[in-house]
Amino acid sequence: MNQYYRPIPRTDLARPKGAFTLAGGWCWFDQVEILSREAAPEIIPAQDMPGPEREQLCAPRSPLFGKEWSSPWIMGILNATPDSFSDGGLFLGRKAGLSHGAQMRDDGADILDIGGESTRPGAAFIPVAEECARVLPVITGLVKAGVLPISVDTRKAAVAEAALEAGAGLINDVSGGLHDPDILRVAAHHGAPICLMHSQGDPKTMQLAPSYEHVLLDIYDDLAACVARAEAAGIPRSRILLDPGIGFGKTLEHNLALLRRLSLFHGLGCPLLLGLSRKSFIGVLAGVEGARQRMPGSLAAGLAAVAQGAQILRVHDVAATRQALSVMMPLTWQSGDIPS
Ligand code: HH2
Repeated sequence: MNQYYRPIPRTDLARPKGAFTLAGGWCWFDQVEILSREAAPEIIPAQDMPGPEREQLCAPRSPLFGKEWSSPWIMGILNATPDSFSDGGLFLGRKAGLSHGAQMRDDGADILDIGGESTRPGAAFIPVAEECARVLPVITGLVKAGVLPISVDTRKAAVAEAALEAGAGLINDVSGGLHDPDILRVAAHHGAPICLMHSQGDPKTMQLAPSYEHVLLDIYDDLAACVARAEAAGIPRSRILLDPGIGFGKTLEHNLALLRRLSLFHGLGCPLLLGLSRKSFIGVLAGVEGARQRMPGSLAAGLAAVAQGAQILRVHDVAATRQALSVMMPLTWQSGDIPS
């Protein structure tokens, strides 16, 4: 029977002796939940789980752009697209992109994610040349101005390569390296970190009838396979970030199952990135039709993910997210007692 160990993350100041630090970050755990396809979940003391798996949960993750993971990062979304689901057309073009990028830096982003192709459900594929024409002028301008580390949100090796040559430092691939496997060679060749996201199917069809045998364990295994392919292509695990892909081939129940037990994915030994911002599950849960009205729900989901140890939140509303984290993080054990 294949067993999976989910640390039960806590942030409480009253941290018992012998508790383990999760991924060198702001959560600790002294219990783990054993999950399997055959049996009901079971909770055991963390010291009773196998040592190598526990070490993988605890090991501090490798720094990214020279920064340690002592607090969560905010990845500001910059959609250089006419048709993104919540901000299509608002930041299309070099001038609009540069000014939005600078604004997100001022608002407290740690990294900017520039995308030129919408991957919302039903979105059509666009050619490499068009995607490059959208993202490259913005990347070049932001790099020249030294705004922040830049990530390129693309599934295509040629776009990723051009973006890295223009100064981007991270590839964010929503297909987990499956759409255009050459993207793994590009990342390896440039020594660039890459975020591998889980998606069931491509954007055109992914929301038609997503289905899993065991949503958590299927996605865990799929991400493990993505990591194995990336390692085989020459990318060390220390340069891989992982994302379970909220809303990408997932129903509301699938999204909730992933968020409730998100800490499972720390077992893969990579920093976790979460894209929750303004997504439709928030609209459904909160009864809010307009995507731009979903900021409060996005904050709640983001803080819940951080409480499970997620290291990067990919968000549209940077200032609000920064404010929320500025209040949440001093309340965790890691900051010690709050002065009265
Ligand atoms: N979600 C979107 C795009 N890229 N990347 C990662 N790693 N994780 C995500 O959840 C994710 C992502 C979709 O959001 P957005 O970019 O705002 O919309 P669109 O695809 O319509 O441009």
